[in-house]
Parts: sequence; structure tokens; C-alpha cells
Amino acid sequence: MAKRRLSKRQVDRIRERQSQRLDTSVAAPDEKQLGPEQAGLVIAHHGKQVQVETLDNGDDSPRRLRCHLRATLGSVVTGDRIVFQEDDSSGIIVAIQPRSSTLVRPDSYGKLKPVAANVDQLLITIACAPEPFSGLIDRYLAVAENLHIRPVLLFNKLDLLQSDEIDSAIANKVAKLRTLYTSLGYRCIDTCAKNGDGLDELRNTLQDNTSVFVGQSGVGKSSIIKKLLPDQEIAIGALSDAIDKGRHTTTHSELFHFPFGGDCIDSPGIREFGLWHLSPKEVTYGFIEIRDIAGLCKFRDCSHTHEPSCAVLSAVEDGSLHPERYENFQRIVQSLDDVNMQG
Ligand SMILES: Nc1nc2c(ncn2[C@@H]2O[C@H](COP(=O)(O)OP(=O)(O)OP(=O)(O)O)[C@@H](O)[C@H]2O)c(=O)[nH]1
Ligand SMILES: [Mg+2]
Ligand SMILES: [Zn+2]
Repeated sequence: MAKRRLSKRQVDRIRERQSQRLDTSVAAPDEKQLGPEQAGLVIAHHGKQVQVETLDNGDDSPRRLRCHLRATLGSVVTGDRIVFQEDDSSGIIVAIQPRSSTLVRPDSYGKLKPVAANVDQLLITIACAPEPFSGLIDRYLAVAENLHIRPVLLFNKLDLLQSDEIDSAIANKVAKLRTLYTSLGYRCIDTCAKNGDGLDELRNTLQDNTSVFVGQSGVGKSSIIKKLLPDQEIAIGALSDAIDKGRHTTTHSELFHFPFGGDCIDSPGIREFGLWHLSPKEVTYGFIEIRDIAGLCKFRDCSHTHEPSCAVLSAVEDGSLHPERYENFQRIVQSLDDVNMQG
């Protein structure tokens, strides 16, 4: 990542923006004891702890330090560019720079939680174990399309797919998913974190980008990153834990630098991914082949379920729209209605 020194004007502008949100009733730290403002990058954020890496350290190599957040600053997330001030042993984050993208997901209470900021690539990781579901893949794709970040599908655990450890029905399912998403124009890469197959192609894709690895727990997100960065301490889980107990090995998002250029963020696996933060229009935009034909329906407010001269239903009938994609699309739109009715 390029080092960048913030100009005084930039810092002033960011501070001014943040100060509009600052609550003056909260006791400010004694500014005199704090060092000058510096630019930093959020490497990890768990609980109240934020690990920050310096971005404008002159000719010195970047340093890492623990930072606290000003109480009224809003939430920072891994990948955030921030402004911080240092005291003796730690630092305080005083401003967050505007983000080029924020990946969010609802927590178990339906509240939106940021997962990663300033990413330009979403690596949707899939494996034959745990069994993949196109519903989850389509949700990730819809989010990537709406954030205007590039989605890439990683089919990991190639070794298992080629062995007879895996049920042939699941192996067929994976092959069909790969064909479907390739036919839609999405980039698919086969990898094996165990023996390193496919990693050269993956390295090319990761180079000079900021990518976030997402997907179900146990698909091997951390294993792939560990294979690319063998010297890093990265926790890898036992598959049985991920599947049987629903336990996530990676518990918080963390950013890593690649020696070949580019960064990646490892994120905790998930089971479900609600899209309640999207509007029906955005869901349509998120399905690239539906986006292209939805405007051709006879009725402008067509729900694509029963209306005459519906271009989407016609596409399902003539086979140009895959029925699974149509079903997943309708299921997401339906889930938005459910939430609206409750709210
Ligand atoms: N056979 C095989 N096993 C793999 C491969 N990649 C990962 N695994 C195994 O899959 C299990 C889960 O790997 P993790 O890397 O912890 O999975 P994760 O996606 O990071 O999971 P969470 O952090 O819980 O989201 C571990 O037992 C890995 O050894 C692979 O290519 N082949
Ligand atoms: Mg992990
Ligand atoms: Zn329609």
C-alpha cells in the first residue's frame, strides 16, 4: 500500500467533517499530551481494541499500535483510513476518512454491522464441504454489484472434489454452480489451500487490489490466505467445528499485506446473509441478467411473478434465465417485504 502523508488542509477538512458529529459533552482527552495527527490504516477491530498501522511514517517502515476510539466517532472497520494521535503507549482515533466502499452485514439482531472498508474485490469462497448454496452466493453477488466492487468466485478444496470422499451429488452441484456463474460472466478460480493448486492464478487476481474473503464458515478462507502468507499467524479451524457446532474460527476481520502487492481482509464465516439494507430496485440491479431485462416488462411495477408480458418470466420459460437465479431473486425480494411488514 502506498504511504501517504496527509496535507494540513486534508486533515482540517476531515476534522471539520467529524467535528460536526462530535458530542462536546463527552470529555475530550487532554490534547496537549497527544502527538500530532497522523494517517493510519485499521488492520483489525475487535471489541474496543483497534489495531492501527501508520501510513505516513516517512522513510521508516510502518508501525503498528493499539488505538482507542473517540466515543462519538461512529464505528471504524478493518480497512478504514483514519487520523490518529499518539500518546505514550497507544493512540486515539480522531477522524475517519471517507470510504470508497463499505461491506456491511446484519448481525443476529438485524442491525447493520460493517465488515470491511475500502475494498475493491469480493472473493466469494465456496467449497464442496461445507455444501454450497446458490442463495448465499447470489446474495454476495448482489451486494458486490451494488457496491460496484468486482466479485470473484473461489472454488476451494479442489483436492476433495477430485477424491471419492465427496458425495457425487455434491460434486455435481459444485460443477453446475461453476458452469452457471461462468456463463453469467463471473470469474471463477479453482484453488486448493491444501496443496497450493490454483494459487498462481489467485495471486494474479489479488495483486495490487484490496480484496475481502467472504463465505460460509469452514470453506477455507483463512487457509488460502495462510498458504499465500506462510509466516503470518492465522487461525485455521477444524472442519467438524465449523459444520457441526456452527463455530467460526475467524472471529474478526483482519487485514494482511501481500509481498507481491495488494492487501486482503479475512472475515468471519457466515451462515446467512440478509439483504434488508437493499431496496427491491437494488436487488434487481444485483442480478445482472435480470437487471438487463426487467425494464422490458409490460408493467413498470411488474413483480415478475404472474403479470402478462413479463420479460423475466418469459426468460425463465425460454431457458435464458436460470430457474435457480430466478428463485433466489424472488426469495430475496420476498424477504424485504417480510421485514417491511414487521417494521
Ligand atoms: N482438503 C482440504 N481441506 C481444506 C482446504 N482448505 C481448507 N481446508 C480445511 O478446511 C477447514 C476450515 O478451514 P479455515 O481456513 O479455518 O476456514 P474458514 O473459511 O476460514 O472458516 P471461518 O474462519 O470459520 O469462517 C480446515 O480444517 C482446513 O484445513 C483444501 O483446499 N482442501
Ligand atoms: Mg477463517
Ligand atoms: Zn416482469
